[in-house]
Amino acid sequence: MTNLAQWLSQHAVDQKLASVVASMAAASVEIDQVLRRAPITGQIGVVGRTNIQGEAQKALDVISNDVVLKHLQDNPEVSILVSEELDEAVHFGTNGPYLVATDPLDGSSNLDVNVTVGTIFSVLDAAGGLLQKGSAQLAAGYAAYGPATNLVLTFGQDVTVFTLDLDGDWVLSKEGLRIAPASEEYAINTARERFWDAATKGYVAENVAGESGPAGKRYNMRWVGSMVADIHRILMRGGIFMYPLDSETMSKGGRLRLLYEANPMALLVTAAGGGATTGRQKILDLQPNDIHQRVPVILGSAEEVARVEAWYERG
Ligand code: AHM
Ligand code: MG
Repeated sequence: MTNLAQWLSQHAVDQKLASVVASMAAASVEIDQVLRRAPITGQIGVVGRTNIQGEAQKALDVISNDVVLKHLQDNPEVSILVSEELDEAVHFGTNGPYLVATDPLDGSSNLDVNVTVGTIFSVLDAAGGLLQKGSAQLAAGYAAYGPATNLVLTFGQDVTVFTLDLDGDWVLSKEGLRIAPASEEYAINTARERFWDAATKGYVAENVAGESGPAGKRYNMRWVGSMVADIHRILMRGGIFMYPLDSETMSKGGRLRLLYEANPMALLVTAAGGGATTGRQKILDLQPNDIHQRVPVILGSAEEVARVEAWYERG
C-alpha cells in the first residue's frame, strides 16, 4: 500500500507544493472527523450569518473554513488564501510561494440529510496574484466525504485517487483515472428548465428523447445537488454535469464560483480526458475579474461536452 506522502515523493512533486497538498489533505481528514460526528455534537444547521454570496452559512461551513485556515496558516509555503466563506482574500504575511483557493465545504445544503459533500481546492503561484486563469493552476483536488472518503488530486497531467483509511492515512486507490468519453448519464437541476437557454433546452430534450431521438441512445438523469458528489460520479463512470447560464443566474454570471469550484474541477476533468466549458469558452481560459466570480459550468465526458458546445455554436 502506498500513502499520499510516499506517492508525492515517488512522483518527485516539488516539496513545497507537496506540502501545500499535504496541508489540504490533513485539513480534509479533520473535516471528515467533524462531519462524521456532527449529528452527535449538534454541529448541524445554520449559524445565522450569510457569506458574501448572500448564502446562509451552516455551522459546518464555518468550522470547515476554520480548519482549512488553521492548516494553511501553519504552512509557511502558503501566503494567500481565498475561500468561499471569507469575503476578502487572507494574506498570511509570509513569502510563501503559493496561493490556495478553496470551497471548504461544498454542497452544504446536503449536510442535514447526510449526503456526500466535499472540500474543493486549487493551488496557484502566489506571485501571479489573485485573479489567474484556471490554466495557471499548479494543482487541484477535492475530498469527497461519502461512504468512503476520497481525495482526488491532479497536478495537471494525471488524476489520482486516494481513500482515507480508518487510521487517518490517505491510501492510493487509483492512478491515471480517465473519464469515459461516451456516456448515457447527465446531471442538471431540471427544476430550472423554465430559465434555460436554447442550447441547454435542445441538448436535454435530445437526451430525454433517448433512442427515438437524434442522440440514438437512452439516457438517465442523476443530480445529487452536491457538486463534489456529482463530479466524483462522473470521474468514476462518465457523464456530464451542467450548471449553465440561465435567465435567472444571468445577472450574476452563473451559479458556481470560478476560482474555487469551476477551475479546480475543470483541471481535474480535463486531466482525466474530459471537457470543461461555459458552453462558449473553455473554463480554464477564463480571465477572472473577482475572487468570488460566478461562471456557467459544463463538464464531463468529452463526447457529451462536445454535443453541448455544438448546440451553443448553433445559437
Ligand atoms: P455551495 O457552495 O453553497 O454549497 O453551493 C454549490 C452547490 C453545488 O454543490 C451544487 O452543484 C449546486 O450548488 C446546487 O445548486 P442548486 O441548489 O441550484 O441545485
Ligand atoms: Mg460551493
